[in-house]
Amino acid sequence: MTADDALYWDGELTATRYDPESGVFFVIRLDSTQLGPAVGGTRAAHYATTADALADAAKLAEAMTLKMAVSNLPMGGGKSVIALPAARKLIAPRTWTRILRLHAENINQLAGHYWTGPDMNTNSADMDVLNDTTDFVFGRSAERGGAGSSARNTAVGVLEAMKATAHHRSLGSLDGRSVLIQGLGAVGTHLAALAAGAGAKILVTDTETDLLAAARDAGYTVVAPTDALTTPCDIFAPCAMGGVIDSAVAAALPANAVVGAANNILVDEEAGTVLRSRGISYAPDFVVNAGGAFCLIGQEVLGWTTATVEEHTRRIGDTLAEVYAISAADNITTDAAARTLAQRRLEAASAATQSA
Ligand code: NAD
Ligand code: PPY
Repeated sequence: MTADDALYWDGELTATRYDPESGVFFVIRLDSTQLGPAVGGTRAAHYATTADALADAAKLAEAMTLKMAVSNLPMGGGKSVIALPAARKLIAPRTWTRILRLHAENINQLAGHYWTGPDMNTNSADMDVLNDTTDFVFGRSAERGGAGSSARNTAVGVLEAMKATAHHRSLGSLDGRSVLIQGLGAVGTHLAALAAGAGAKILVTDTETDLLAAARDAGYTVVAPTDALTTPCDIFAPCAMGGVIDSAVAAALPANAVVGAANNILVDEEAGTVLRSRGISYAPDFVVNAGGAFCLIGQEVLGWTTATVEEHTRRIGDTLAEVYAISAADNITTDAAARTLAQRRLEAASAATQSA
């Protein structure tokens, strides 16, 4: 991927800034504002090249447009990437505060066309810092008037998607099924507890070894990170980074289904086609992980109570059932089916807005 390739896309806007002092390259990409201001979290990570950072922001922003549309939320899609010169844990606290301030200034330049929230390596405390400089931020702490962490609600949605997938495969419930969770972070930890509560046998993996000790104590089976894609399980649940499944991985994955919280799990369309050809049910990520968006947009934009947020999140299983039905009827991958459903909902929402 060259920087040129990464810049040519059909989204609405790309904003970038380089900060020589910290060595950070900032990217904000607005994929669509058709349904409302573009929303999407801020991801901080080290990337091999700026082209990779731009490409990641584009793919993540597109996924947000799809997520909003398929979830019937009245917002567009965007995303921020803070491309760090080193891993997040190596960035000094003072530098991190400066980085967040600059990012907030960038968001202000977009004058409300883009609202951010947490994503990988950013949390509610970081949203509070952003809020010192910008108003266009979701997911601040409750003390600052925000919805706080959306991780548990995201996990609730993933669990509903797992139940719908078990039903789709005529397995009945999750009771006795093995679920391998890759990434025992904010979402993965809640998901492990919820799936265990539903009777599933939990296998977990994470690159942070100190998280695994606690997992063993909780009675989960620990798998080495390098064995995540070769360990047999009923449901593989990617809850760390995206880009986990390419066609080679899809051709060998020893699972019956893939249902996880990570954004952009599939590397490309071909990976979805290979999963389908092997009879592996793939639950499209932008349908499955919308619980976070229901929490942030529901509470902070639509004035929903936590009970209403949970009610909408539980309906993720119904949306996924529709996706499985379209996939079977049209003989297309579930990813293509979910995009079809998102497009239909986007067109219906646009038509409703125009006639109002
Ligand atoms: P997190 O940063 O809290 O957790 C990620 C975990 O993955 C960490 O514990 C990390 O050590 C681990 N990890 C990283 N690389 C790994 C690897 N190669 N193998 C195994 N483990 C690895 O993030 P989170 O908030 O739990 O989110 C998880 C995923 O879900 C992300 O892709 C995020 O974009 C997506 N997501 C999160 C939310 C939310 O509400 N938090 C909403 C929608 C989507
Ligand atoms: C995501 O769901 O991937 C996010 O980026 C979280 C989010 C959702 C809605 C508004 C802002 C951030």
